[in-house]
Amino acid sequence: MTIDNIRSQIAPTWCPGCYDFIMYLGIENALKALDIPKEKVVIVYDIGCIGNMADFFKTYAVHSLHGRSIPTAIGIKLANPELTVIVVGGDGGIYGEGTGHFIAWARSSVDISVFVSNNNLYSLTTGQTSPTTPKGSKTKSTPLGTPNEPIDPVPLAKAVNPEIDAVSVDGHNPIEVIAAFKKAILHPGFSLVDCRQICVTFGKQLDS
Ligand SMILES: Cc1ncc(C[n+]2csc(CCOP(=O)(O)OP(=O)(O)O)c2C)c(N)n1
Ligand code: SF4
Ligand SMILES: [Mg+2]
Repeated sequence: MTIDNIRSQIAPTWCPGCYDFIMYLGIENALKALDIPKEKVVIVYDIGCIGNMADFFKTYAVHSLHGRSIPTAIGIKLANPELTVIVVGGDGGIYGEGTGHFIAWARSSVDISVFVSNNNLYSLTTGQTSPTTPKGSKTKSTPLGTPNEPIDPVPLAKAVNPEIDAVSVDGHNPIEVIAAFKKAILHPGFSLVDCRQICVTFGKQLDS
């Protein structure tokens, strides 16, 4: 496998400076380093800016529904355990609309890897509050400030299953992201890589 041969002919459409580019390079580099044939890889994309990555790779893929990518991926893995199954989603889809699926997956620990662009916002829809938005932040949906405490996904998942592999990394650091993705793909069972990042278009005002 070469780096070139998993890219599609569609160039990424994210905003200039978007950190989703780092996750894109992270997946490409991790699959290349692990030398996994692309026909053995299925990537299930959630919805949102990060989910648009579905157009930019040419592995087998499903562009799933918002919050429903984890059960879709679990079904694929159970049907064919030889496949490397990866979910790519955002904080809104994985930790918000798909919370129940996220917790159920932590309990079952089916062998898939989930990579989350945690930019603390529903970004594709122009910046509404998500479950990880810092308390007090002004967003499109909370002009007076988000009233709720944010969730912390790693301890949340570990609360239901302390044995799972779950990490939160600096999503602005490509070296950290690539290393975490490689480790997660190799890990048998639940592996979450939460990539903390800023949405450079709608997130600069968030309190941190
Ligand atoms: C069930 C459902 N509700 C709402 C939407 C509208 N919608 C599309 S993208 C999106 C926000 C996605 O946020 P996130 O998952 O954090 O991804 P990001 O855009 O931040 O990368 C929403 C609410 C939808 N597509 N489906
Ligand atoms: S709106 Fe934010 S998350 Fe979406 S592409 Fe632009 S910078 Fe990236
Ligand atoms: Mg988001």
